[in-house]
Order: sequence, then C-alpha cells, then structure tokens
Amino acid sequence: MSSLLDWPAPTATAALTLRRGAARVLIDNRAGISTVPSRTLYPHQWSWDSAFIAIGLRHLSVRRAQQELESLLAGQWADGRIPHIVFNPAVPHDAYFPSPDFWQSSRAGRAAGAPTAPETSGIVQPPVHALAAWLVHQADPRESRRRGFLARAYPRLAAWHDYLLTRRDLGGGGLAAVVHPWEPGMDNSPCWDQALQRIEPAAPAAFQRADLNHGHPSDRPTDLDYGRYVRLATDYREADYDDRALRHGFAMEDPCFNALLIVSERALAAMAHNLGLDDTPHIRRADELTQQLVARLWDDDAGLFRVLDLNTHSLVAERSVTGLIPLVVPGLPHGIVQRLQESLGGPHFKAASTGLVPSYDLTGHAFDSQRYWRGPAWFNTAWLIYRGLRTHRLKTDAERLRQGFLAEAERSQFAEYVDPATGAGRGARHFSWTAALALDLLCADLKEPMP
Ligand code: 9WN
Repeated sequence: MSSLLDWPAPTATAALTLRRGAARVLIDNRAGISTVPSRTLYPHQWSWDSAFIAIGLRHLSVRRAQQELESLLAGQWADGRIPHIVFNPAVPHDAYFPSPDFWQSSRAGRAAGAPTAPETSGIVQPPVHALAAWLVHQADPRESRRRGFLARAYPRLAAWHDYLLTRRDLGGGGLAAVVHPWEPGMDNSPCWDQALQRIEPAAPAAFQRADLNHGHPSDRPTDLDYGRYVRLATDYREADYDDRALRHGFAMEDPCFNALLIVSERALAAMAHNLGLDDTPHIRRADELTQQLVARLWDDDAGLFRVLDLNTHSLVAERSVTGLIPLVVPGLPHGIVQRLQESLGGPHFKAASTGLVPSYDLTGHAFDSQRYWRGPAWFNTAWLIYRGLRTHRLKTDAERLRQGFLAEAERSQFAEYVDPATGAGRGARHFSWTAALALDLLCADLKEPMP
C-alpha cells in the first residue's frame, strides 16, 4: 500500500467486531479497579497507559474509567508526582523488573511523600492524565458530578503539574525535564543514546531482567541499555528521589512530554471553570509553556521539535515522533503546523506499509524496524497526532490516520506496536492502550469540536 488513503474505512459490521474485540482486551486485562497494559509483559498499573485506557474505557463504562484514574492517583506522592508504576501487591516480585523491592518507594521516598501503600516506582511518565480526566468527565457530566469526580481529581492533578513545573524545571526555562529514559515513555529512543553514553552501567550481576521472559530480545532494549537504566534509577533512589539533592546525570526536555503538559494544563483550566474556580492561572501557564516549547525546542530547518539535552545545552540531532506530537497543542503558530504536516508526510516518517507513524526517522542512522521506540509505529502516538491534526482542522489527514490506526489495530490483534516496514505486529498482543484508543477512534465524531 502506498497511501494512507488506501486503507478502507471499516464497515458497520467490521467496526462492531473491532469494538467487541477491543472491549474484550480491556475486560481481560482488568486487575481489580485498574487495568494492566499487558497480562504478560507489564503486570502492574502504568501511569500514561492508564490515562489512555481511561480515555477508551469512558465509551464502555464511565465509572470504570473514573476508577482507572482514581486507582493511579492513590499512588500519588505528597510532593505531587504521579509515579510511573503503581504495583499490585498480589503480583510476585519476579514477574516484572524493577519490582517494588528495587524502588523501595515507601522507605526511600518517605521524605518526598511517597504513600506507605501502595508501593510505586519513583519516576514519572508523560502528563496526559488531566486530559484523560476531562474527557472522562465529558463522557457523562451528570454521573461525574454525582460522584464528585472532578472535585476530587482536580486538586491532585493540579499538584501533579505543580511538581513538574517547579521541581522538574531543571533547565530554568519553564519546561519540565525528564530524568530517566522511562519517563518520556519512549524508553529506547535513539534520542537518549548520546546522553546514556555518559552513564556508567550497573554491573549485569546487579539485576535480573524479567521482560525477556515474554518479549523477544530483538524487540527489547539491550542489556547495556538496562544497565544504564538501573544505574540512573539507583542514583535517584539513593538521593531519596529528591530532585533538589541530585544533579541528574540524565536531564532532557522532551517535546511530547511538554506538549502533553500544555494540553493537560488546558484541561485543568476547563475543570477549574466547571468547578467555579479561577481558570486564568492554567490558561496563562499553558500559553507560557507553548511559547517556551517553541522557543526552546523548535528546529525550523528540520521542520520538527527536538529534544534538548540539559547537560550539554544542545538539541539532540535525531528525528523522533516525539518531535511531531506538539501538533496536539492548540495555538501553535500556523507556520509550525504547516511544517509539522509536511514532516509527517515526508520521507522521514511516511512508511509505505503502515497507516501509522514510525517512532523514529525511517532514514535515520539508528533506525531499526523492530526494536522498541527505534522505528516501530505505536498506537498512542498515532492517536495523539490524530488529535493534533483535528485540533488544527486538518481533517483529511486526520481521517486517513484514523483509518490506518483502526486497520492496523485489527490486523495486529491490538499489538503493542507494529513494524513500519512490513506492518507486522510486534511486542505484546492484546495491549490495553491499543484497544482503548481503537475504541475511542471508533466513537470519534469528526464534527465534534476538539477541546
Ligand atoms: C518501562 C507499559 C510501558 C509503557 C512505556 C513503554 C514500556 C516499560 C518497559 O511499557 O516501558 O516503563 O518495561 O519497557 O515504553 O511507554 O508505558 O506499557
């Protein structure tokens, strides 16, 4: 297939089958009141996964969607951070590495305000939660009001953003920094390679990976990558997860992370307004963040946003899907929107075999069509770009991407990601956010205005 337009729109019967399949994945992956990303590879609750899952669940059960977010918020720390994993105590420690006994949140995180239970990790993931909470509220405002959902979620989500905008403004320019490659959610992206070279890996004997019990080594990060991930997380833990005490060896400003912060800040504004509170601080913050995103990370020559390495004060010379996701930000200058649209359709991201968007430059030196975030196309990033295209009224491109997403989700049995060269599904199957976001796109109404 050469054009996204070649993807056929699902018929009503096909859409119903896909909807049922997606619902089945979310039912099967349920664990108590939350949902695991994958029964095999990821048996706990993950932060940005749960936000995407809630966005899909709102089409099946608004109550369950609310609980998904509330369960995650039960792991929030008093300093405002929402941890990237909330551990299920019923799951054996050897089912996933790093497990609770590695992070030791209730002990090492005590000064930063980690809860005594549940156990959590100490790092974060992209802040898509306020957007999710607002979309869940909108799915059934009466039920939301009856349960006091927004009134309970809003202060917690505002504290989460405060944490990011204060403790994590490591560059002093207003944007939030990530301090571990797991934080931007695109763990193994070539964008981190150079910065990771400076990190002394932990000795292989110091840890035991669990991911290779389920994932294929050609899909997953290498042992050397893992050694560095472990070193960074150990250093953070030994500094009691205190961002003021540690000079982070890895500190990056990531376009996707900050774009989601902006969109979520706008969602906080909508929530504040709905609750009769002052929304202007959120609107002001979102506007300022948008200016800083453009001033600090936009690369006009490349036609996309770049990652900024705060330890070298330089933009990382890699083209990654993270640099396209700021399309989701309303109010971007028109010229930037046009350049992003061109980049999406240009040689670096337009794969012939899939209707999705590759995670990394198809012509890049580090491109690998199978390995985790180094080329494969992911469904959550496609969903974000779809929303971005809608936000900027690029409806034809948005609809093409929607059709590509739905076709790939079905063909790959809701895979974690697909090989952009062959379209083959890779990673876990029956992956929760793929199913959840497929449900959302099946329900998407092109006439509905974007918030
Ligand atoms: C580490 C759960 C998570 C996603 C991330 C994805 C992957 C974990 C891992 O799985 O990361 O957090 O073990 O590789 O990269 O985006 O949230 O689905």
